[in-house]
Amino acid sequence: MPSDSTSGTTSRPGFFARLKDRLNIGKDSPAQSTGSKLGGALDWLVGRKLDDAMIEELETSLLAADVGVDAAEDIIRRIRKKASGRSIASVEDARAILRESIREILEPRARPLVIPDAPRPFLILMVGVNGSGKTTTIGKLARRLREQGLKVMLAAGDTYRAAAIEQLQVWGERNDVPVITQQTGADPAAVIYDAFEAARARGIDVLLADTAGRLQNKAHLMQELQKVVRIARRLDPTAPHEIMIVLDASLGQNAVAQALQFHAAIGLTGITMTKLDAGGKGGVLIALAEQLDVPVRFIGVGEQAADMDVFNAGEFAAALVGSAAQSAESR
Ligand SMILES: Nc1nc2c(ncn2[C@@H]2O[C@H](COP(=O)(O)OP(=O)(O)OP(=O)(O)O)[C@@H](O)[C@H]2O)c(=O)[nH]1
Ligand SMILES: [Mg+2]
Repeated sequence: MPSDSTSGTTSRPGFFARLKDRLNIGKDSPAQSTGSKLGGALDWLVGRKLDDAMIEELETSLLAADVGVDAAEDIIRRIRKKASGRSIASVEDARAILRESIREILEPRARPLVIPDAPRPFLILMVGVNGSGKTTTIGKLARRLREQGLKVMLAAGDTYRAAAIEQLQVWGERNDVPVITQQTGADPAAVIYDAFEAARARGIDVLLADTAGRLQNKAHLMQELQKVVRIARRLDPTAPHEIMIVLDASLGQNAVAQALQFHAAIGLTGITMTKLDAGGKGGVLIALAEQLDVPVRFIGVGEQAADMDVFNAGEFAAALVGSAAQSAESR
């Protein structure tokens, strides 16, 4: 059944291990800690009650991990509550408190993308700044949806660069899905309109529409996206059914600013965070969860089609902070 196609919460075996490995955090080596490794430097907490100096130190390492000021304060509040009136029993105790505090913030955002049985085609509009990973994410998502038995089509709504159209065509060929294109310079709204009609005529389940990268502060480019949305609604008042922003985790707090501005302009319904393997510290997802009530759908940890999975709050918090099994491993 296509209905719960992308909602599987069980990740592929090995993905969690890879996420942990690529985030490269949670090791018991405070001396080598870069300050970005949340689970790294917790042993100094053991046997102590939380005091202001400890809180300050914790806050510093949260900020270094791209968590942001508001989310760091929220985490500290939660830690204080959990540890109030007692001392920290062990590194695992410290980790559990931190992990649980982070999971609580992420959990409300971990709502997977569900492709319902209707309407058809289900239009997913991919947006974001230049180079964030939109086209790659379309390729990864096309593969995932195909594997679930859905009929997928791609729309080359990035008409700025000839190379962008070709890049999407490569992903189309790789996944054996049709790609609707027009010439470079065409109106992206027209491309997506035509693709929507073609998808409808061909009984396509999911239409994935690429768009050109754009900076969130360029008003005319945001208006162009608003036009795409408006035109899509002429064919189906409920379209686009998902407006997904693709964010590069390595941009830190800037990724949060991008999400806020795109959301204000076109109303986001989903987030995919890429490049958690490439400099992205992961804490940015906590900042995002704190500041924006938009579901985080997927996380990307590489350039290949398989390097993406459904966002899971518990898994992600464990990968950030480390878990009991992991601390046993690293001894
Ligand atoms: N390491 C890593 N690289 C990624 C990830 N996602 C995308 N990339 C790479 O980032 C670069 C840009 O990806 P694109 O998919 O072309 O980004 P885009 O948002 O479509 O870019 P524009 O169309 O220019 O706005 C490519 O080299 C991708 O292979 C990821 O999760 N991890
Ligand atoms: Mg692109």
